[in-house]
Amino acid sequence: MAMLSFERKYRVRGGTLVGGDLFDFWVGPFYVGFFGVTTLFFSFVGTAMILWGASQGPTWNLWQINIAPPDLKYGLGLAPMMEGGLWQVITVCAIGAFVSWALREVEICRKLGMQYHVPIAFAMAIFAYVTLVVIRPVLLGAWGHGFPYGIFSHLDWVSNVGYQYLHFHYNPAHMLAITFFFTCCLALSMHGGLILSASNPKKGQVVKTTDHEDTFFRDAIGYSIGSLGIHRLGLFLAMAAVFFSAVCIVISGPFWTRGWPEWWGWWLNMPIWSQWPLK
Ligand code: 07D
Ligand code: 07D
Repeated sequence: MAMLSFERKYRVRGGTLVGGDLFDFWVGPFYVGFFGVTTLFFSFVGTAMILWGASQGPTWNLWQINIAPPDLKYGLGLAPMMEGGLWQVITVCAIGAFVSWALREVEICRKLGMQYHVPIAFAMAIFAYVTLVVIRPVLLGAWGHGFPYGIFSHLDWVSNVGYQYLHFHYNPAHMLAITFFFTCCLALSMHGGLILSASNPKKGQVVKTTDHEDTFFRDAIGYSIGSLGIHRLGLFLAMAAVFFSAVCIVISGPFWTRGWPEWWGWWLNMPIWSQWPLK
């Protein structure tokens, strides 16, 4: 169905979670909805707060703007505006905007009668962010453990926190997350390559079918996961990557306070090694 006539057919009332008919309309191509309004509200306030914070700081250099979380001495309390309070307000706005965006996606899915895979996938990213700025700081007892809002300052945070645990690459959940991220790239590149090679042929040649795609992989590696399966695999790999990212940071501090290389002591301490070398 052509896009325009399809849109006419599906642009009907209903499917909203909140607000009934009140915001159930479109502006140009964009669906609004109650959560479109809340997304705009939180994004606007959050961005305004970042700009205001920048205006109070030493630089307008985009790369160096930094809104730091409160000092550890404020614990889990509210901090004065210029001493981390701003970071707290921005965090509330960011979570408000991300969750609103996810719920707006849910409303669009409901209107289209689709399942919720896209908002569920986005929810995993939100979960990782919330782990970094709420769950881990709460477990450690201070908002000061959140990461600062700034393009380079947040990189410094990652590096500093990494070295606090001596060698972050020895974190087993970090290993799993990285493996899933890499596998996700491998799968997407092979899937993208396969689809382009079959469905975008040279001039004068015919478009190939799913059978061609399946046969390519059967010939190459003996198995084709299939056209639905590859999307299931992709969604799983991406969500697992972010899930284990959240795990790797939440265990650093609240559940393991020493260097990550030391964690592997359990392997060296296994009783079987005491019998080595065998006599
Ligand atoms: C391509 C989708 C589009 C999104 C984009 C991001 C902003 C922020 C803020 C001016 C893939 C838009 C950016 C709206 C502007 C101000 C104050 C997604 C795509 C283009 N990081 N990070 C970046 C965020 C964390 C890390 C770039 C956000 C954690 C490393 C960009 C968050 C850790 C590196 C950025 C977040 C971490 C980056 C490119 C939130 C662990 C880089 C991002 C909300 C996850 C890379 C200079 C990208 C870079 C980079 C944004 C969190 C590590 C500025 C919004 C604390 C190691 N991060 N990041 O393409 O070049 O994502 O940095 O959690 O090397 Mg980061
Ligand atoms: C948190 C982003 C959420 C984004 C949201 C949406 C907007 C709107 C608007 C564009 C999770 C934002 C949207 C703002 C934009 C418009 C219009 C995603 C989030 C909700 N590491 N490491 C990870 C690697 C090292 C360290 C994760 C690799 C060192 C710490 C991932 C290497 C040390 C932390 C990862 C490497 C170290 C991490 C990040 C290699 C430093 C974390 C991905 C090859 C010395 C972080 C939850 C992620 C984490 C994390 C990869 C090296 C430290 C697995 C490949 C050894 C402290 N690292 N790392 O989480 O787990 O995405 O965060 O060396 O905290 Mg690491």
